[in-house]
Amino acid sequence: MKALALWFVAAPLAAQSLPPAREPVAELPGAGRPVNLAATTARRDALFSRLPPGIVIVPSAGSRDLETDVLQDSDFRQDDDFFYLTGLETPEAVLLLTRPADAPQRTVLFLPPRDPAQEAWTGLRLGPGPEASRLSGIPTVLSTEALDSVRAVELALASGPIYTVARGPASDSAVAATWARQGRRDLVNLAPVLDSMRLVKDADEIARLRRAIEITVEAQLAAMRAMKPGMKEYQIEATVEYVFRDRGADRVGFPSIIGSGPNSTTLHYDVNRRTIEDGDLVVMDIGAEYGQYTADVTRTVPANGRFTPRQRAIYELVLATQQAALEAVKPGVTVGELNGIARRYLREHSGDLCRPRTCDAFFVHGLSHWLGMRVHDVGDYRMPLQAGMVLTIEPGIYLSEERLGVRIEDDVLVTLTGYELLSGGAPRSAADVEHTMKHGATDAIR
Ligand SMILES: [Mn+2]
Repeated sequence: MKALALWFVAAPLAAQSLPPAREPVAELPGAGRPVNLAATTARRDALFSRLPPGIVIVPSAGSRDLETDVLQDSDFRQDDDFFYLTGLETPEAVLLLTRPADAPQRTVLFLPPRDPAQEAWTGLRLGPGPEASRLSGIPTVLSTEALDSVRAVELALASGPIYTVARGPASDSAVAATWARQGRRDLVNLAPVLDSMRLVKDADEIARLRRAIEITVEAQLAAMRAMKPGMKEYQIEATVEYVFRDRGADRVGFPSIIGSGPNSTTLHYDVNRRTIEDGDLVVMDIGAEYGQYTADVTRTVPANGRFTPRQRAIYELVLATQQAALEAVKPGVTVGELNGIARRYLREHSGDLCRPRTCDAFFVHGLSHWLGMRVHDVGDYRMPLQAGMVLTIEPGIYLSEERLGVRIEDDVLVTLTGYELLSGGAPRSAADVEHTMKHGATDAIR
């Protein structure tokens, strides 16, 4: 009620001070956030420069159908490759890049024609025309109804194969398959080239990742402050995801993992229904998605705010292992080498903790994965690190007989000389975790 009353008071004032109405198209929900025109143009140019002559077809994601699709997991989410090359969140679109052998390259965006009857259901959509050109930075934006006639022209003008993305067994694009068949061209998978480009993030991508990670760090802090024995795991999940949406995250990058006690040793546990008990450790592996990019940050905390000596000893070994791997991050090193460094550190510093074995026997997953538009992002793991790559460093020890699992995961940007810890705002040391839980206990979510 209070908010409503304030709105009544503020509305006339706000109306007077509003800037001149923007062009209506800027308000189109289908257009999504503003496109970074310099970044998307540079990506398309880089793709052109890496390809021999041919025709590239990249489709967007399709609309989702309330009657036939399983919608509970997510709303519409753009195809990552299409988003990478256009920055657009509009469905049912096609990007065409033609690189003839001896003529200038051409870029055409195809959008479904506007359909007022449909828009009563879906809201306004971005349609073909000059507004779409201005928003996308692509000079030629045609209706998808023109695809067939453009196909005839392009196939006559440009030689070479049809390039498109195939991430499953078949091509992701029916349009591309039709063009290849009609033109008797080979269909060549664009994924390896796109993957190697997507592996090294540009400034726009790093800014999006920073925001996603910043939001996720806030959620970790809120979860630590809220945590107490007797809560359900889903209540911590709710705290986390409240912060995500409240800070403008679009969705979760993956299902939130809140694993307490025995569930702390299940790597991808996301049922989140158990009652958190006094004496439990709780693994919180969470990531907000912002502007198509996701974070992935894990913290492990004692439910009652104090690690037992045994929990602390295991925790500190995992943390020291993570630190050893972090300090080795720099251009030229491979993920395989980092993994080896972490395993060797765990083995050599186990002492009696995991007797009769060494603790590396209980580190049952890989140390790192690439991070980007996908939480396990695309890219070849044999590639030596270079500046602009973003990866996780996440050692863990899982002792299921003791119902004791610890994972600490941070997101790292490779720099020219080493690394930048992007998620360091979430407490890492046992002392900092305990301090945050103790002194933040009465704080409401900010
Ligand atoms: Mn991860």
